[in-house]
Amino acid sequence: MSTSAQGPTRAERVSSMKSLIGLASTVLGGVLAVGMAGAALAHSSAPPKELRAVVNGVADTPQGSLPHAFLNLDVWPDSLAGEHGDDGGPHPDWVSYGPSSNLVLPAHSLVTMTIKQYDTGEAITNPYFAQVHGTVDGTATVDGHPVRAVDPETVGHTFTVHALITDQDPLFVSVPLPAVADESPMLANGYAAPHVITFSFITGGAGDYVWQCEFPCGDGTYAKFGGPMSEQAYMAGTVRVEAKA
Ligand SMILES: [Cu+2]
Repeated sequence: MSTSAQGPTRAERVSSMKSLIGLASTVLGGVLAVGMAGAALAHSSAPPKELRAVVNGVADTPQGSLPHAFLNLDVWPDSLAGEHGDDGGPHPDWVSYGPSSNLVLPAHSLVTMTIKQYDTGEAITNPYFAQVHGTVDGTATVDGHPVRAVDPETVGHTFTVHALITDQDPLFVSVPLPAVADESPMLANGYAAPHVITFSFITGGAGDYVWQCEFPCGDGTYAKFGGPMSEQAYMAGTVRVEAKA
């Protein structure tokens, strides 16, 4: 969908995003800025196909009755199962999210996400990201069990949405995705049985956000925040919250 009819062109948005990134680097520094810069740089190439949450009914929430939207994602130890094609595209061995990293959510809605996590893992660098943040009741479910955190020693990836410094409604959601055990048997699809993680959060008004895995699972550059960690369609992407047309 073209956004040009609705406001600034994509080039203008990329350029304003770049100045925001400059500000963010100065203020925040370090790892957070590297992650955000990765997502912003990925903006400059054609964005992956949109993956839109599907509204199905309404839900009772702490903010009253809201449309209830659903979105499913997978996380794989390679890039062979998602949007990069059967040959895995330019980096078949890179860890990846799919089926797309370009997410669209409805504004002022309860969003329930289900993530199937197929990858192994290890100890997370920052235990803050082994905790659940920003969900409706501060919990997520892992294989059906409610949790507020997972073992920081065995994390596969995280799904972490954050806002840049703008006047948009804030949105911060971070959910740890526990690692599949190293010795798990492979299923017919070539992957071990995944952990299934679900969580729900409430969106505010329309806005553009970024998401990022906060487990440094990339290549050796930038303390493992390089490679797949800094490219959209692997361990980073965008979240657009859309008002009803
Ligand atoms: Cu990751």
